[in-house]
Amino acid sequence: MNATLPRILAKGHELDLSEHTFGELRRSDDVAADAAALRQRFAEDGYLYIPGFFARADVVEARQHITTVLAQKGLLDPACPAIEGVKKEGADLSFLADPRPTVDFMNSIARANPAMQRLLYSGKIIRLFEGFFGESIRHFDFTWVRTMGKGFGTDPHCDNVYMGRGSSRLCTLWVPYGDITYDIGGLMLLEGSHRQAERLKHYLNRDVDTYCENRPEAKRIEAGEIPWKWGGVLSNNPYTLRAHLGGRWLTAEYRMGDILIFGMRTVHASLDNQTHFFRFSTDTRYQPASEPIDGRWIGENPIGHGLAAKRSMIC
Ligand SMILES: O=C(O)CCC(=O)C(=O)O
Ligand SMILES: [Fe+2]
Repeated sequence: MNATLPRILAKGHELDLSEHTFGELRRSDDVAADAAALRQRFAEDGYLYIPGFFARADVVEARQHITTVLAQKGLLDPACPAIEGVKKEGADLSFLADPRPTVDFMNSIARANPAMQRLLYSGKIIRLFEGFFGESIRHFDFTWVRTMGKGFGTDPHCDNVYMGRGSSRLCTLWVPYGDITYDIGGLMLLEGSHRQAERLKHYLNRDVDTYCENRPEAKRIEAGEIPWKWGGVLSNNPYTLRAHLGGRWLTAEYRMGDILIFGMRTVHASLDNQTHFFRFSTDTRYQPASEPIDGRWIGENPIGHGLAAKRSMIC
């Protein structure tokens, strides 16, 4: 099967598509209605991939809002219908390279988008997580909306280093707002990486908002000049990372309605976007209500990775 795939790139590196290094995510739609089976599958795989979980029309409605915002910002090709999400030639996305404005932009798209709020924070998905955790649940108030133009995908990382100050059972929900072929570039997970916590413990114990007060960069962080010295990336080369840790990179050609759930210690990244279409997705977080929650991502205007999130230590 892998012989028929196109060139797949991540961070500019062509992935090895042979069967022992690359594959498709295992589907869990067969067990989606059975909480015990979902828990078992999650423990085995470190993720749950449930195609067709949401009604496609509901996802399209949320997409419509994203494309309207991008069109208003002049980022879409005016010759194509906005809903197609075609990036305007030469559109300046440099504001998305700086983590602070990007973070504000992401959440603002979600807050003004009732269809997205309904999809992510009510109804079916809440019931799924209640069943999965076996108790009432809580979600972060912050929504990460990704608007990825042509270029590199997200570096390999685990989410724990960005949101690890609360429950260790926290889960990420990744939702595509478009049909994402491999060349548009969706999320990929490293198979078996949730079982590598011992090997990755030095990485997993870090927190991007903790800094060394006795190092030269401290003053710049405290003055808000730079957001951090270390941005949480595990490796900037998905090809060599896989060779080092083993397992296959697993992904899919996602369709609107699909969902992917994974834990804080599962290594993931995204494929490069080789097209002129934007790739839209959200990532949101859910946990048992009874457990502590990471205060950076809660409230009307979460502090995120801002100054109020910083913690100093002597290194
Ligand atoms: O969509 C992406 O490129 C990255 C998403 C991600 O890191 C996440 O869902 O935790
Ligand atoms: Fe992530």
